[in-house]
Amino acid sequence: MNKRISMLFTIAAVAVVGATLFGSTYTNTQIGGSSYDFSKADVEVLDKIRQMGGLQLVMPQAFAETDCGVLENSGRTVHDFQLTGESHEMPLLNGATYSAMTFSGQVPGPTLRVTQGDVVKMTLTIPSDEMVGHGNDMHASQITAGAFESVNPGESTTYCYIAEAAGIFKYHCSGVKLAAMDQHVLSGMYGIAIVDPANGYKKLMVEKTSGSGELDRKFYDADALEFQLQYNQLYLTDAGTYDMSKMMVHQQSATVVNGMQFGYVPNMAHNLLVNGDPAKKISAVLQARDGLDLEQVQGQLLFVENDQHVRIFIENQGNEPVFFHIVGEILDRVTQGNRVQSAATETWLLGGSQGMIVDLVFDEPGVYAAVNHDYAAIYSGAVTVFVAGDPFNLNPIVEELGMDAVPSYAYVLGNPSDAVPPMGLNSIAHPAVNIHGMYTDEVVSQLKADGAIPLWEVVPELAGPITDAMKALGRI
Ligand SMILES: [Cu+2]
Repeated sequence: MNKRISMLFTIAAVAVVGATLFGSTYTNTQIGGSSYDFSKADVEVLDKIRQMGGLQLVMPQAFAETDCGVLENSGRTVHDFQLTGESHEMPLLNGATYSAMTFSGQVPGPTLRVTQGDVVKMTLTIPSDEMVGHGNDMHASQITAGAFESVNPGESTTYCYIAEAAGIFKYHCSGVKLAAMDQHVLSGMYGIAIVDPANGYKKLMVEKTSGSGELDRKFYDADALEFQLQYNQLYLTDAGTYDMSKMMVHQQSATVVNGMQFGYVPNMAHNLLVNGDPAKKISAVLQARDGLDLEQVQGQLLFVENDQHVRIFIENQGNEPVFFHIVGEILDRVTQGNRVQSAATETWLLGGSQGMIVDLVFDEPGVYAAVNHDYAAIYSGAVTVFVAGDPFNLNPIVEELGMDAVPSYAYVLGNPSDAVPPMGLNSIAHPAVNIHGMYTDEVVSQLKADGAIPLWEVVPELAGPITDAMKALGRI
């Protein structure tokens, strides 16, 4: 097929598809003849598209109903997802701050969780004292890009859509009519929507070998203890403002997981529990967020039980690839959309704006580090420590304190709030949740009111009894 004929074929195919899509709304006259000679008639084609109102304005009407009034009365479950666009100074690892842009005072923004087929009613409000406008492009939607137009300070906008595809989907600020979108996203305006499959998640199958070497299959119920991890970068000037020139050459100032460098590493509370002394560090290298005075941005760990189905929702929000790997573990199942991509794999690659669901079971008690297996990312912040079971033999201390032995330390310390997604179709409730995240003080107050534990207040009260219990056991 020569080039000219190929071009004619393409235009004709577009016209046929267009006729199918627009059939109910547009006449054949509007979609034109069956083929165009592109070399001569390109101006005519563009004119026709213009007469149709432009592809961007016309096509989405053919794909999905997006009228809020209709969708709200469609009998589907409707989720009212309200966000505000706010700029705040947020803390960096070195004690300085940076100019963050946030959805609702937190980085990442609140996680939306719905079931496939539900209606999302998204409202974005920009306070009148905010310096610039913001938008929200939700990848879980299939609606006109025009809906993601920026909202001016003092104004609010709403759009509705049906979450038709299951999976994990990014949402992000679209800047001011696309201008500075990179700055807004890389300064913190991103989050995820989790769309649970209409029929729920599948059981997890893990292959095991018997003592004689024969293959066996072990099945875990679909219900799982769930976490969320979102990877991104910061590109900053020395003054803590966005540095586009660094972004253009991919030289990140920091790699962040859920908005924080080294956010999930031990701190002095863990030193106390494990070593009997808040000053005796568990890890000299990793312990960068050590100090109760850091409050919601102190280091916290993720606690799981052994032989428990764990599901992790992972999104690459950033500008660099993520080579997701858990040191000491194998990813038992990798799902993208609602399709299994791999099983029993060591590492899975996520490009920018890609997500996945990792299902796994931690078989042995121990400490496991989830990393972006890119050394620049590891050493600039992408280390997340999971602790499975009771590797430090703390249960005797727990019992000495008058409590029952625990299958994971989450029962004592809780899991960090920013790593815990909202409950979904097959979620196991976390035993407790502690307050951890790149949050404004207003968000912290709300979490406290909702029952999350401020560890920086609780740990000092427990320090004396824990020390006494360790002494009684002869540990210190
Ligand atoms: Cu923005």
